[in-house]
Amino acid sequence: MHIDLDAFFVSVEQALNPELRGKPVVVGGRPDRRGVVASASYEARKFGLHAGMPLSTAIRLCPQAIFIEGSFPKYREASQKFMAILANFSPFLEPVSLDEAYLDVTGFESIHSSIHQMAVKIKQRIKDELGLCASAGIASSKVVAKVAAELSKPDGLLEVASGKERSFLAPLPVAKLPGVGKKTEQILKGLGINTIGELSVMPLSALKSHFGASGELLQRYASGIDDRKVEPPSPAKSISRETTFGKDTRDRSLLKATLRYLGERVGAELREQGKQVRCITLKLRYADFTTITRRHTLSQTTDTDQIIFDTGAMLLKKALSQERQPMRLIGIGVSNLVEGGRQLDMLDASARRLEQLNKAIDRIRNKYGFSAIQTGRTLLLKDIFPETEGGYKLQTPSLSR
Ligand code: TTP
Ligand code: MG
Repeated sequence: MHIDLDAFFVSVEQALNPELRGKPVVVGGRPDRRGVVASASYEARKFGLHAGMPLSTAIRLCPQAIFIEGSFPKYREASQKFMAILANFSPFLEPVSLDEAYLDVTGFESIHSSIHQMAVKIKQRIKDELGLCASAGIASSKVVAKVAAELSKPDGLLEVASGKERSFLAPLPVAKLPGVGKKTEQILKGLGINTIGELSVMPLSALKSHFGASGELLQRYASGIDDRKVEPPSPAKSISRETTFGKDTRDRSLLKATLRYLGERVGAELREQGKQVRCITLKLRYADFTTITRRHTLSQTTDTDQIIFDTGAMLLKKALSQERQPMRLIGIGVSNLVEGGRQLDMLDASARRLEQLNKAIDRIRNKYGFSAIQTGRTLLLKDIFPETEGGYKLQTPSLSR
């Protein structure tokens, strides 16, 4: 079963604010600023709006649309609750993105009378508990289940019977097949291939000459053949945060404040995952785009903000002594994650105090938002980055985490 929430970011906003329901709504930012649509409500899609469209085009096509900046913490919370509901139905769960997952439901008929019935119950719980609509596809393979869910949107449920995979896919345009992006679609069109059915019977040699090894995979998918299993997520191997500065800088206090803030974001994530690390890496990009990384390995594992920052600051100091160019980007990451849960009484008193301090800060931030409590060094960032309840809005490619 593949499940994907409908117009996810927008629907979270609509669930929280009834005034937005039934209206064309866009999450992505203010239309007078640069940026693109992240999510458009189905009412807005009637006007041709879709994810990735420049906001300036969106407002031209649909001037009455309501534009919302959006905030990542809300969506993350909804996503966590969504995944928890799914996990309640089957432990064989593979989250794919914030609002999308595969569930292996093989054999679950005995519990829910049918898989179709199981999907109805899952959708109902998501609606009752989160106020969100989900669409579900049921099939014998991941690729067919995903296409079915997509096709059933919004608020859909579509089951493709075993043996009908090929005939289900055949009439659909090639762009509906996972793995076929804009470029592949153009090439296929040039070859006179418009439907998935046509793709499935194209000579393999021709496909391979255009797409290499992935040509064969494409044809297998087009025929409804997909051996991929539903895989539980592998634990993260590293955590990192970075940001580009609005203006290149060599201001040491700004560099250190930003490093401190990014280190706190990394530390918070690390503690949320219950992990510790020994390897800390600093990343710098200079004005001329030269990018360097510097790594330090600690003698003991840690998950405290102070040690992450001290190590990063030490690496930064060394790097600054070697290079005089202004800085364009700074980032910090940790790797070699190991399970946490050290005995507190094995630590010396100062390390124990740091751990307890972090625990207290995490509790406050989880309750009142990341900005509720700030360390002295990061206060000067107030003048540099816009601030939200969830923290500073950094210049990262995705919504700020
Ligand atoms: P999608 O599931 O692709 O889109 P959606 O949930 O908004 O709409 P649909 O009903 O078609 O599933 O992506 C989930 C969220 O990811 C989406 O709400 C916003 C975010 N996102 C972006 O930020 N940028 C993008 O380009 C896309 C495609 C999604
Ligand atoms: Mg979605």
